[in-house]
Amino acid sequence: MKTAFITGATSGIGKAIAQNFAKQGFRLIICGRRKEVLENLKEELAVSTEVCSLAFDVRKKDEVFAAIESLPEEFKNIDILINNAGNAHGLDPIAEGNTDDWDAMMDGNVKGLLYVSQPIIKIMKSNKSGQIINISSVAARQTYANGVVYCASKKAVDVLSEGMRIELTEFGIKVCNVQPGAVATEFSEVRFKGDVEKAAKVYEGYDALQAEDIADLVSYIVNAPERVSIADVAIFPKAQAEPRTVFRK
Ligand code: NDP
Ligand code: 8X3
Repeated sequence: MKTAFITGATSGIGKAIAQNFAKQGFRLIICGRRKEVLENLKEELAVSTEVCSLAFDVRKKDEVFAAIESLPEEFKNIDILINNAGNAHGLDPIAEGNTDDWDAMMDGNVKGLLYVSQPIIKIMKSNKSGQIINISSVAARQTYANGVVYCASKKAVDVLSEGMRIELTEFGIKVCNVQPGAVATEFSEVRFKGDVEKAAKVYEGYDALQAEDIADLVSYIVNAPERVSIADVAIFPKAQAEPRTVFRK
């Protein structure tokens, strides 16, 4: 039985990946900050598989390290790490951007990913096997006005994925970078600080990706033959040519 560690499992893409993996019988470690949501998901998934929940903020390294250290013995041998936790905060030009939003994106999307990865990479290195999937974004491929800091944070994820692949291939660890286009999740509600109407507009007038589409892709990646390393994948809604196609105002 494979053991998978999924960050940002309380909603959207991470939740869909957790549900998909549970159906396949993977042992799961689900993470997020919202304890109650996490506990409800654990109850749902426990019908199909063994589940451990860890509530922590990826930005707080002491919390991250303590949470991973606290894993029960049977969950410690992690085979798959899905670095998915992250969000965009605000949609403003640099001149007017809120610096707290910048901190949230850089600390969460970039440093948080590193804090989670380090202890798990150590486990994978000692096992001489493992697979890491980092959820980047098409925002890393095409910078767009008002989203520059988010784009920069995802560009950093691309670089971290490449760097991890370079450092970890010799230890039998596969690393994949996934760049989704517009996926209808809580993402835009977070970006627009709870403005549900504004968030819904982002997905109007076209058929946006669903979180399950990304989960299907991730399932394909983790189930590929051992000899196959899928390095980079971009996945768009049919109607989206590049990130600026999406309506965000
Ligand atoms: P959601 O807002 O639905 O989910 C975000 C998840 O990340 C939640 O589970 C949230 O959990 C968790 N999270 C956010 N910040 C933190 C933090 N500081 N510490 C711990 N967990 C955190 O959005 P998506 O599912 O869409 O986003 C998932 C990933 O996909 C993100 O990295 C995003 O950048 C990326 N992405 C999304 C796209 C989209 O169009 N939706 C497109 C391309 C990439 P909690 O609040 O409980 O902590
Ligand atoms: C989320 C997709 O295009 O809003 O990463 O930046 S986008």
